[in-house]
Amino acid sequence: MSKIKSVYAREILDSRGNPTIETTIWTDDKHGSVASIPSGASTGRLESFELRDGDPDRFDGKGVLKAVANVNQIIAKYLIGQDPTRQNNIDQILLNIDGTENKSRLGANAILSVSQACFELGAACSGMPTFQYTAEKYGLNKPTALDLPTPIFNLINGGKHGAGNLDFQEFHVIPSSQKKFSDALEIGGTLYHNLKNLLIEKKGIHSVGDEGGFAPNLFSNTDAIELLVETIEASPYKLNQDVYLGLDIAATSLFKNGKYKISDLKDNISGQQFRDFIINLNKKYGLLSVEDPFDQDSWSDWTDLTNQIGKQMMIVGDDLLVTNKKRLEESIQKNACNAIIIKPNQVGTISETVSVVKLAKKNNITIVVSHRSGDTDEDFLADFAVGIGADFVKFGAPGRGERVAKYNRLLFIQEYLTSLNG
Ligand code: 2PG
Ligand code: MG
Repeated sequence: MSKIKSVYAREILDSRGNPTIETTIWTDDKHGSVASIPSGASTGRLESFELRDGDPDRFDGKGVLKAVANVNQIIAKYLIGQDPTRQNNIDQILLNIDGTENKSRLGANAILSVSQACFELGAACSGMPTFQYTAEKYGLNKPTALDLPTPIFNLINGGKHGAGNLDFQEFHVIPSSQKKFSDALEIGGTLYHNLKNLLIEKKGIHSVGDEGGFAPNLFSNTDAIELLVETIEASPYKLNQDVYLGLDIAATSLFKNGKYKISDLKDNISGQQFRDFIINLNKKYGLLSVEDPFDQDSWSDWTDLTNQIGKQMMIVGDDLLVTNKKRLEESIQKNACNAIIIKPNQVGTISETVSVVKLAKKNNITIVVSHRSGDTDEDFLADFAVGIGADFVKFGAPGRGERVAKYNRLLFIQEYLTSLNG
């Protein structure tokens, strides 16, 4: 049995140039792993606590030296000598040391960096790629090359990730789930470049936002959807056959004093009016999915929308559910949505993330594994998504290193699985 010999954390930078934590763990028999942790901009109220230093003299208070010290000075000594393949045991140790509901003592960023590095180390010690280790460890279906998650590409960045003119946070293109992953990636890449060319042709701004999608100078959210339609129509792919549209409205960011404010409409609107607006978008464009269509606490609007159009499209809970078992239980009971965003850093350990995935699967909730808007070149999520049998992955645009690291890892996994099956 391999035993953990050293645990060491450091501060690095994420894709936004903000500090984040990276942890390295070694075993006594020379297996090693490294895990770095992403960070959101549009975070849910109930996400686990991300510990930042708050020292205005360093990185505008965003340093993570306290989280780093918590790993090096507190967590490390509890993990030395432990078996890295006993993930539940490792995570329980971390939860016990922290002792708070939202991981506010050690920081969810510190805790997840260790939990994730241990998980990858467990895979290394077991001699398996992480995706295979994930599936075997949790008794999930054996991954196959033809059954990889479908990518959701974020081609236009608005909201907190964009230039400030678009209210909705993400405008997605989603290749048909019938396509194999490499073909889906080609569709995403082609549309990404075609959209850029279209913006140049229209003399629009074609610089990119936080997740690598374009952040163009448009007036309304509907304009952005129309631009995607135009891009698809001018391509070899057929809308609502080869490729679909989706949105992450991240509506909590648009909700003020009980109303939503969007540039498409003159007046601020109620949840019910917003629901009708979304239903009309669906009628017009046949959306495949809409994420966070309402504020994170407006349960009845969620339930109304899911009851009305949940059979036709994915209603995806992100800020609503924050990868949290209790929130998912409440959502199932209320029929608030039919799909869940899975972000390990919203909850803070791999074991807890998997238990949310299992609950979702048991209740036929579609699973979307997602990156964060501030991310690193970490490709762990690609393996994790394949291992748990996610339906979709949302890793941003098919451009920028921290986004393509994950898509490229899926290409590798596809090739690996294809070669195994002959
Ligand atoms: C989201 C995410 C990732 P952030 O809302 O789904 O796209 O954004 O990481 O800023 O919360
Ligand atoms: Mg979201």
